Amino acid sequence: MLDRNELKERIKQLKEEKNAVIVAHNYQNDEVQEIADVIGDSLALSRYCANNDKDVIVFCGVHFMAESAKILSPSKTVLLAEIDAGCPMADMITADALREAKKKYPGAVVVCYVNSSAEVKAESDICCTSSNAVEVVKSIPEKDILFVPDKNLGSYVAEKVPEKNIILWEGYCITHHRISVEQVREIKKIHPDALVLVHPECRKEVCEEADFVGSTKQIIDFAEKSEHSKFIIGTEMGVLYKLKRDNPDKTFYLLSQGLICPNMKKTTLESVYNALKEMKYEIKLDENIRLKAKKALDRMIRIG
Ligand code: CIZ
Ligand code: SF4
Repeated sequence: MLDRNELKERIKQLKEEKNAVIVAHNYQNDEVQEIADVIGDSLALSRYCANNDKDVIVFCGVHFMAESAKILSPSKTVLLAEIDAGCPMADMITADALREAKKKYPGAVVVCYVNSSAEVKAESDICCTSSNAVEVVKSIPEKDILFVPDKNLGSYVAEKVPEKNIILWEGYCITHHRISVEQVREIKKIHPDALVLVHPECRKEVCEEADFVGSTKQIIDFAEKSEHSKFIIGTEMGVLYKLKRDNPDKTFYLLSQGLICPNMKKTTLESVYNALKEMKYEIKLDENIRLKAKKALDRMIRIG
């Protein structure tokens, strides 16, 4: 068995041999973020993949993210380092179920959170991320919106864009939905001088208790620019890697020890090494689905 340093060295060699790039989501294990060429949210990573000249992308994240990279970079080999790393929220909707819902709400525009399969994106009119969901919904002329699959992000958007009629889907993130208002109040009592930053995948009542609600990137940017020095972080613990690395003078407390996404934590240095060595697990998409899903992603990207 190779030790951590040997593994890192082998990964570096294989990366050059295969002309590959390693991209890691903000929720990945620290050791994976450490060796990645870039760390970011799912859209930033997909765009990074599309804009560089490497042949192979090793995606350290969950399945839908590697699919998004493949949608935007069809000629590249996209590998998901751990094939069982899925997103339970993305699995809370299928293309069949969405087709049925579209029959029930024929006039509604389907806005689909990027945390969804390529098949679901292909059935949607436009995608959104947790950074741009409000802007995406505001850009739509129609009043009726079918927002899938995250009911918490959907409720957050509904409050910000009251002129729209937002129909919610019964989906949620098992990691963020678990946070309760009581937990927020408790930790605020322990650290009364810290600002509370939470992700919009948290329940509405939790978001209402927070000082700031935003995506991983928005939380990271907010903490970096803020004049405050103490923060309670209400999103997956992986973001602490970048927050602590880039802000050594600031203090970060995790809102709850339960803020761990088990799927994100499946990827380790061994997974990255095996992925590169054996060129697995390759993401393949039906071209018709890819093109339809790309249309929904492109419509979002045009909004900026
Ligand atoms: O889009 C992403 O990467 C996710 C899942 C969360 C976020 O807030 O960045
Ligand atoms: Fe899915 Fe939640 Fe994990 Fe993100 S944190 S990948 S939404 S289960």
